[in-house]
Amino acid sequence: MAANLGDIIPAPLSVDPDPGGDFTIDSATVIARSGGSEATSVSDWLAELLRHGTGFALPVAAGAARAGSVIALELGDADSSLGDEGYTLAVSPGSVVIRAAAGAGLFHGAETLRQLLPAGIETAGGRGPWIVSGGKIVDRPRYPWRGAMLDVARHFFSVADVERYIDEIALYKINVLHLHLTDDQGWRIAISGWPRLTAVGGSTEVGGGAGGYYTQDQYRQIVAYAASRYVTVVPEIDGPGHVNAALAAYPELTCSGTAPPLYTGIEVGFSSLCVGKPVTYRFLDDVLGQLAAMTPGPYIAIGGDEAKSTPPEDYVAFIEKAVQIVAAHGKTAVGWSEMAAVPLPSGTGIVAEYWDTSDNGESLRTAVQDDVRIVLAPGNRAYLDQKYDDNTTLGLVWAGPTSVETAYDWDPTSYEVPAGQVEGVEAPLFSETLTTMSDIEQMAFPRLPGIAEIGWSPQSTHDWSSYRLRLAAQAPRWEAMNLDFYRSPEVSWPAG
Ligand code: IFG
Repeated sequence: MAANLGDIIPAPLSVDPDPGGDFTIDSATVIARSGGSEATSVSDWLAELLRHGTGFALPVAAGAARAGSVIALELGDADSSLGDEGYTLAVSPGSVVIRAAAGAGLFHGAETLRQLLPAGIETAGGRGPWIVSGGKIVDRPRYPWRGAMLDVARHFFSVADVERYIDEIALYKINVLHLHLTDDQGWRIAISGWPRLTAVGGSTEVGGGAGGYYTQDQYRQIVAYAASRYVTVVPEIDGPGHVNAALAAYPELTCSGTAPPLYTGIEVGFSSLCVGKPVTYRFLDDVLGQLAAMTPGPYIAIGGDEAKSTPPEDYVAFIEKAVQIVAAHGKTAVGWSEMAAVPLPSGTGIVAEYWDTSDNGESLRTAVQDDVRIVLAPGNRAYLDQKYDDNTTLGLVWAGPTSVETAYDWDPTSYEVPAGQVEGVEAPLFSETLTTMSDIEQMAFPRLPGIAEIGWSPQSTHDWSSYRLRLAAQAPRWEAMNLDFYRSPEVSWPAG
């Protein structure tokens, strides 16, 4: 049955139901689009989704909403206070009108319309009737950065898996995919002039499997797919630690000159680039430069975490140089919060991700310098690689167990960060214990939507007891999508 306007996740800014205003999609319904090429791409995406589910023709026509049964997507003349990602959605018996200032807002409005339709819309030729609850939604995000991090280094995941995850995070208006491309166990992106990074560094993974890597065209494919869902890819090349795969490929990157063996375990902190050698910065410039050239988004992540084998003064020197190299290629550096302890020229404008909740906030306090933007990814709340509970097979334990409620019930303003410096939130999913798309889905769902809601919705909407009911109502959609979510006992899931 159709969802009520108030059932949406993430909760919209404002909802004004009109019980007499339901709209029904039927064989006569048309889709009207106006306002430019992004209206075209979003309406084509929506049309494809709705045709697949309803079996109706749903022709798309240029021009404003006309008489008859119409779903109109209109770019322009929008409420500027809603920004590029916000939108209005008005549902009445004759029309559904989604209006936004930019493509991102139009897409987010379309995702909201998707959630207002019965879950059957997700399967081919689903059974109607296709009723959308009447009323009006005015919506915009609380934070600009609503991220999901996927580790493809510990275990490699195919382009198809990454694209499926992009579709799943976009359901909940996540707009950043932080792709953890390199680590001790694997190097996953081809770099011209450094073929052994993938030939050797991409040849295995945790547990000794075949690993894999993305060609530069495959990486571009992922980035383009993400952009079509208004998700910005932030690629990460972790350093100066977490580099064993690169050292195994190129011994000249070590201080000893001897390449370590490939590593398939899950320890951290044992590897380091050789900070004093010029070749290290030729390597870094080639890698970050080629990545920047393939990444339309403004950010490149340089890691900086757990550099336990890098002398402190070398760590400072490395981070300073890495941030400069990223800037030289026209991008802004993102790193784990340790790297923000390095004094950087003011105006550098880096983004630091707070993650290590085992250090009682020390790394957060040092990170909050004059103009560092903070993304909150607290290990004991937002790390989706933590077990749900002691019975969970998959997952790690260093910051958990993390229940669905624990992952939902936190407030970004409760951390020692000036409210104006909070850029947003992120849900990391490291893959030490994950090998399949089903494993990814088991860990991300149902906890990811809660973090998406923290990043998007007003704090005033934040209430576990009502959220858990809205969360339960997502299950039929996930089942229709064959999304392999964990049926947590914390939620009263509808009968399957
Ligand atoms: N910490 C490490 C990750 C990963 C993680 C698993 C960060 C920034 C624990 N660094 O999280 O490489 O091992 O939860």
